[in-house]
Amino acid sequence: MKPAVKMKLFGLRFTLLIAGMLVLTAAVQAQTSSSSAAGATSSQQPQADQQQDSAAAADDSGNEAFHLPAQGDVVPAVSIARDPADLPPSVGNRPARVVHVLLTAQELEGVLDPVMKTTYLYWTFNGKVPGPMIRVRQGDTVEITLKNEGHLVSHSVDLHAVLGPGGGTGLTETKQGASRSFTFKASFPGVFVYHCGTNLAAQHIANGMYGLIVVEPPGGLPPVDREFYVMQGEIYTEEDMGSAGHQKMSLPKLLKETPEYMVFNGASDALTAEHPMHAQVGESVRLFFGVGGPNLISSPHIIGQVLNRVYPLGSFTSPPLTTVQTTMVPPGGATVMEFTPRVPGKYTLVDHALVRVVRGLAGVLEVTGAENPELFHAGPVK
Ligand SMILES: [Cu+2]
Repeated sequence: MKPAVKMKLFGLRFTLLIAGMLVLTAAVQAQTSSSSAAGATSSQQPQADQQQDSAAAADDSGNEAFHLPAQGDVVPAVSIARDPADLPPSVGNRPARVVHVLLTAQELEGVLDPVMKTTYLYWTFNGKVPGPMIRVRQGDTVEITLKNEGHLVSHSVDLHAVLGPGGGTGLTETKQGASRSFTFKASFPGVFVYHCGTNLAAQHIANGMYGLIVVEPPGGLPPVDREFYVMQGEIYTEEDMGSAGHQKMSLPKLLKETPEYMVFNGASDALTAEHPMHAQVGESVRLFFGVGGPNLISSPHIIGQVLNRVYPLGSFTSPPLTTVQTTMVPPGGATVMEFTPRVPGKYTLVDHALVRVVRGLAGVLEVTGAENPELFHAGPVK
């Protein structure tokens, strides 16, 4: 699955014709020129979990791929890949209440492809991609605080569950080192994307600033045995996919919607090598799936499964579809896929635009338990 293939680059000739592009250019320059400063800062003021991830991602061979080439500083890249099993439990059956949520914008040199020793300057919520799942109940009053721990640009958050201008972007637009809050009522149940809304939002999203907010109906979602949290994203690098070392963001490729990498939970191999999913035969599984994007529609499919229930577009107020093979999720959209594996083995989550597997879109669900020859066995009929 590792990219032996070198993709042909599009021509890089591009002229900036609109005023908005100036903002984007400045932001990219800031991202590029300050990458070592951000990396140094992350090593001086690490979060506890980042420190642990950094040690795990350190390159034993001393390969310079993990060094930022700009100044030759040795800056270990951290893992930004969120474990898909890292999500809060269902709200259950509780009354509506006030919920406080802290999101910290962090700019981190992260591992993009651990095999090729590729790194990228991610912009994140709370140091991981996707950002933390926010899980509330319909009717909750939600106070969102955005703390900008970055050193490059302003950040903000637009939550699609919000009824109000910008989804909160204007009220949370926060400069480096500052913190701002706003409050909204979670009026409708569903699975909603949140993302940084700061200009140019597509760039902030491509760099990793997206997550899901799940608003459960009164009484909570029906209990299941396992839940997972996966989001799809695109990464636009100047060099071809498969290149080693620190990769700079490519403006022209972002604008042409031609990513080099496509990833589940932030990085190549995030859900195949670093954080595969696990379940037992007969367990009910619920997969919250969102697309940060910023540009491309996903057709999620689990090879070897039929989905018992799919909640199209993340709606909890419409009845779910049943016995589905593949569904579709637009950028800035989400779904819930529920199924029960009946046969042990390895199942692969893909976007069924299958060439994207080559660009990094694959996740593994390992199912253990008793064989089920009535449903699946080798050879002729027994
Ligand atoms: Cu941002």
